[in-house]
Amino acid sequence: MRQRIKELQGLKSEAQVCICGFIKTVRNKGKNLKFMIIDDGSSQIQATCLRNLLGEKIDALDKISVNSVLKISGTLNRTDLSKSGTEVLVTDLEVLSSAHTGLPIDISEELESSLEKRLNWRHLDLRNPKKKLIFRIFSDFLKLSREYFYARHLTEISSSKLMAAASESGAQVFQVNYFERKAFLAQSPQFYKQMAIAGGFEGVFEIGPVFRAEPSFTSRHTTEFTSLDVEIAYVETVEEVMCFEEQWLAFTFSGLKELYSKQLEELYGIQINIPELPFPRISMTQAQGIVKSYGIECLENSDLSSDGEKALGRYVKEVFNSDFVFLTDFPWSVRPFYHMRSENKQITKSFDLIYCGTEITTGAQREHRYDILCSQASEKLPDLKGIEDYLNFFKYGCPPHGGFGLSPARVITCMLGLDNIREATLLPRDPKRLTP
Ligand code: AMO
Repeated sequence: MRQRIKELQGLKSEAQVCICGFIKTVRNKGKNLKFMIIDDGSSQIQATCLRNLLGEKIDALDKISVNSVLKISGTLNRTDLSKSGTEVLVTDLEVLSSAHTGLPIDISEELESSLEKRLNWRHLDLRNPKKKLIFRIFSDFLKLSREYFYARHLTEISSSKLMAAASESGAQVFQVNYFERKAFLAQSPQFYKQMAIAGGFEGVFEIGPVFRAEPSFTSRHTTEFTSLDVEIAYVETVEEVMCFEEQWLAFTFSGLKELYSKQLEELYGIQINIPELPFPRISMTQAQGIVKSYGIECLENSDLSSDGEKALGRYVKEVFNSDFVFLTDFPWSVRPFYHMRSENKQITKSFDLIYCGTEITTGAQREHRYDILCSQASEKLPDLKGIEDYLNFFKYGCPPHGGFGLSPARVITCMLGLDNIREATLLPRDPKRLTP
């Protein structure tokens, strides 16, 4: 049976082992001795091939190219001659997959191909440990999040991504043929996470794909992304939602720091900053003043531009030494109809979360009172036909609730200081890219 290379470290010298993996390098020391580095994704180890142990099978290595995949049996040997202090003395080998030579991109850590080219050859790009690390961190961010949410009695849901009407705004929706009629790809699980609250769950979360037909070519937008959505019942203030989010993020960041400190230092030369709580809270009105003081244009009753977000990020770093800031009290004019309004009807009980100058979250307390919700919807939408089902969720009783949506890829992009969200998206989709 195959053993993971990482687990060989715990075995005694002389143990009989069987490993599989890619050949990273081959050093040919003549007809009777060859060294290889084998990588199975868990770790790497030196495989030492001697003619007196392997017989004629050693000759197969004359023709083998790096990136081929081997199955190797042998004896574990502690030795100062290998970097890790351990090698496998090979007694048998089988070529499981023979690689062509002349890779279309350079996957060594020294030379970098362009992002476009690397994305065209994503599977090869991922063989670079630096790139692989991004997705390991992404995966553990989701794992830690699930752990946190389950411990707080949230139920994980999987809502449909095919809808009869747009879930957020009509402009950004992808239309698809659905038998005799049209359907739309979900821009967010917004309506369905609220439906689950109306269904009586204490809280729900969903981690799944969402689709945005935005023709934007920025370094932080893609047309499909994994969204992490949370909705919690019996929330009476928007402050409760922000507290939930900041505590969850502090938990995941310290978990990631514990798991990845060493590798992040080695491969990226960075450390994860565990955020101090509470994050600063700045109202939109205050933020506009701050942003203007950095010489950046800011229109009243509108959202911050991406330069505005960057300026705010700089401000909170300088003044509060914080990477995070909650931007609160958004004007009603720039928020969707389902956000709850404050006593001052021009302001909503909503927020964005900015991390290192980039928006990673939108959240709010929701309007759960049927009559008020219908009247808010009438103010914003030309007619209520497309959202009848949604409005019905609130007709027969619904707890007060609030929640947020976050882009994990944006979090990881900012955490690692990557310069494009596509680096942290396994298979990015944008107006020009539908492959691989
Ligand atoms: P919003 O539309 O702001 O809110 O989306 C939530 C978060 O998702 C990220 N995001 C994107 N990431 C990559 N590419 C895109 N094109 C893109 N668009 C948005 C941002 C944003 O903060 N229903 C609400 C959430 C809620 O209120 O619960 C919603 O979807 O980081």
